[in-house]
Amino acid sequence: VGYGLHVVIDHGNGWTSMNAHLLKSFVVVGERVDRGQTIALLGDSGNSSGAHLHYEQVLDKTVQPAVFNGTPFVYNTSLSSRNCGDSPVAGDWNGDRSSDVGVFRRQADTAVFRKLWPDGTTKLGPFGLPTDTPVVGDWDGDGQFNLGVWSSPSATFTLKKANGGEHVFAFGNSSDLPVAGDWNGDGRWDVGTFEPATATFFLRDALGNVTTKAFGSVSSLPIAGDWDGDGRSNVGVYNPTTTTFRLAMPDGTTKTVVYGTPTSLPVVGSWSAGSVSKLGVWDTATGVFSKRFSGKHTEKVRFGRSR
Ligand SMILES: [Ca+2]
Ligand SMILES: [Ca+2]
Ligand SMILES: [Ca+2]
Ligand SMILES: [Ca+2]
Repeated sequence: VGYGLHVVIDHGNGWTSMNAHLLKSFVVVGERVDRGQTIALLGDSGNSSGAHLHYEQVLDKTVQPAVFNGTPFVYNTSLSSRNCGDSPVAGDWNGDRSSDVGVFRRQADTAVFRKLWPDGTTKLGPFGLPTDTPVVGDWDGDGQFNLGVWSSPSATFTLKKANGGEHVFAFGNSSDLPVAGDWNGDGRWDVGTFEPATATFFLRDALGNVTTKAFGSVSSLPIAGDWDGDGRSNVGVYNPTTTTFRLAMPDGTTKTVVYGTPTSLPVVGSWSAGSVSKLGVWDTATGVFSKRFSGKHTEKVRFGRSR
């Protein structure tokens, strides 16, 4: 009762942190969360005397002093965290049918996509907010990927149009995670959400029709790709703890691929020009993308800021 609505995060190695007196939580027990993810709204629940955040970090059940950027926190002073690291993305930025990589970088008040072009240059795409989750796809079907973000608090997608405009619409719930793919194979990418509590994908086509598919578990990270090359994207999940991809094949079977490290996040792309999607990971500890062409062939490229 004292802490009201609270979220405890298990950071591994005996470390946990608690965020208490929350107004609303966007996560469920067992869900895997990442840096930069909006997990809750600050509030005044429980034994609280006004809206504030009760933050605690604990090592082996003993509360530890909070330190931000090497500076011990002092009550009634202000410190900004700088640990919202890059999030990996992959898409065909230049339209040569081969996917490129990039990162979504959260800054103090803004966010920017940093896109690695095939010639080695980095192109910047300022878009979204630091509280957003990146989602990229070829929304207009011209062969070049476009930017987009998902806002958890408002459960809305904001997709950037090639002409500079934005397509904003509500979809899913605040506790969902976003995915993108061409579900109906018309060449224009669509979006969807994964609901961890029920391990269910909700895939939305351009007309607003929704297809549901139960796949994965509460701790799954959702992915999508065209695993069989028929032009329609399929869903899948990644579990960093076991470094295991599980892909939902169109014939109803599940394909399992072990790849990556426990500090990896999944990325999916057509690394060699073609319609079949390939797997990949970005290692948060090293900032290295590993693009898996086959079981025997991986290409590595370092890009983005390691954490
Ligand atoms: Ca490309
Ligand atoms: Ca496009
Ligand atoms: Ca489509
Ligand atoms: Ca397919």
